[in-house]
Amino acid sequence: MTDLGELRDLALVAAREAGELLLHGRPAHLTYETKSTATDVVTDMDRASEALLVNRLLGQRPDDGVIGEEGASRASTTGITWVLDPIDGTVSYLYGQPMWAVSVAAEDELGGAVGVVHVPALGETYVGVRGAGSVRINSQGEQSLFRSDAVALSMAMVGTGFGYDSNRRRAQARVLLEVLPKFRDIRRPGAASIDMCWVADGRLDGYYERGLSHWDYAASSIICREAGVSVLGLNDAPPNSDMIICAVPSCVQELHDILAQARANED
Ligand code: LIP
Repeated sequence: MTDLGELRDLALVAAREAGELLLHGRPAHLTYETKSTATDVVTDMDRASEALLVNRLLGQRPDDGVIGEEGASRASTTGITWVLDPIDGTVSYLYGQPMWAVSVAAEDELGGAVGVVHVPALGETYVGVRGAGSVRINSQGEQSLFRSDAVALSMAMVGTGFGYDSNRRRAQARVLLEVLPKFRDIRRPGAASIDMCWVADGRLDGYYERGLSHWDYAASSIICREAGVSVLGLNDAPPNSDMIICAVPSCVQELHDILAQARANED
């Protein structure tokens, strides 16, 4: 049986090294290419970060599998697969904003085992280990995370994000029109992994987004669940590219139902 503490330590080291590279190794002129649309970009630093993560993780555990946003792909013979987003929030990174993260998850036959979301520009790191809880580490030290507070949806601060495709964005704006009056307010910080960690640590009460990939939420899902935050998809589905919802237990069902209704109205 794999020692989850060992995976945690390795993920933490790798994510911090990638964060150092991204924060201090960023060239004056960042070069990038476009992906799915003209606004969906991959920078040279996304690729450099992914290469560093893969080398670090497989250097230590050569038989593990890897799935990375920028193309890293390798089958596992150990039962452990690393799911990597080398820069979650690439557009924020491109603009020199602080809301981007390195996201590293280890998954096994039971699903998410270890998640690390490192936010270099804020000097904060979130870590979750299945069965062992979640923490936020920053200059104040290490803080355990657990959401047991009861928040009504009408008083909830809810995060969301928007995709890169203009038709998708139009549909997301229509949903926003319906849901916005039902919350305290909405935030769009810019990186799904950070939004979700912020639900775990109380800076948001809920979050939803359509159109994400597994690497966007693999690590933060573990951190959320270990912090008592529900993570789900629509209508009993697990979180997926169609929809991910995460929220404190007191308002997750209502948030789900509003989003399910908004989706039904789209059809
Ligand atoms: C981003 C997400 C963000 C979403 C963007 C994009 P990327 O990930 O974190 O929440 O709104 O469309 O998917 O592309 O920077 O890794």
